[in-house]
Amino acid sequence: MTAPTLEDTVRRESPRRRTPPLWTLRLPGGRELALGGRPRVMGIVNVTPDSFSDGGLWLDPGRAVEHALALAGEGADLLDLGAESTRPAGAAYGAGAEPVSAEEEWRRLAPILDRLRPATRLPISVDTKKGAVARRALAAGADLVNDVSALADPALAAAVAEAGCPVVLMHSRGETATMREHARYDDVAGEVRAELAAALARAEAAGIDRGQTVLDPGIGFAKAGRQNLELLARLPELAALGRPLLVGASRKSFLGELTGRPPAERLAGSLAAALYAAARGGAILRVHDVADTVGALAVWAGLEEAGAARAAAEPAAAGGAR
Ligand code: HH2
Repeated sequence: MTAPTLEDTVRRESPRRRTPPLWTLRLPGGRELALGGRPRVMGIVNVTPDSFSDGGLWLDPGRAVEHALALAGEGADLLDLGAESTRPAGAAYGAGAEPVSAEEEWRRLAPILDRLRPATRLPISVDTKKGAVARRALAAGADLVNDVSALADPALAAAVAEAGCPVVLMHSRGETATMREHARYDDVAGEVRAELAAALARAEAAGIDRGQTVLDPGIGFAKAGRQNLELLARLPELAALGRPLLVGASRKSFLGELTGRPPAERLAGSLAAALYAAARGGAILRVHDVADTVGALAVWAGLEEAGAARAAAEPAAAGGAR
């Protein structure tokens, strides 16, 4: 008998995955994205000169499309295109990212969407805070909007409501230049949860279907090192809001603080954080390193499956087996 490959392990239905998905997001064109079983991997494509870990690498549209398709080939479940860096000001990165006008953001995104949309069926998300950019991206074939400001721009809420598409509402406070000053919490998970609940209410008041929302604790956004760790540890408290969670820990500075590594050398830390989030209900993992994350999740799923099968076969032995 030949040993199962990693791919077999990914494909085989694990007990976790046999349960029906908890959420189904409706995408344009009658497509769907099921969430709540195997965690989905969102591949990051930063079309920026100044992103904290890969700024400038994919600014050329041809290279960006190539990179996006490579991430699709590595097993990404969805792609996130961003044309404005959110790099915070502070000790780790110096001055924060420069704000970008809607015109410049769209100038960066348009040629990529033009070429990428016909080239892949994967859901394409656009990482923007601006209603004008979201509207144009949705018209050009994007499937969902990833808003790190959780609807600060009412025009973005209106564009999403009109399109009926999914939206990611991420927790943050202040702007890139000031967010470090806002990293003050008595109870970080309790306050982030309350502020995400308020974002959900804002979305519903703007006519967005609650069933089309995804929530995100905003790792690294107005959070200091330990606050990020506590938020990850307390993800189930955020899941209690009843919506799927997106977690973006990839290469972020709290990993550098723990490992002493610069952004390009944070793969091990990123994988540890991704698996930790997956085990606590993270439904979408936003990552730079897709192939490695998919591989790590395959092993994790295999372990989960073996543990569940053992527990089902011999409940008494499962606890005491050595
Ligand atoms: N993190 C970044 C950007 N967008 N969106 C969501 N929903 N969640 C996140 O955690 C998140 C996000 C920052 O990472 P990156 O895109 O690599 O860097 P930059 O903003 O500098 O381009």
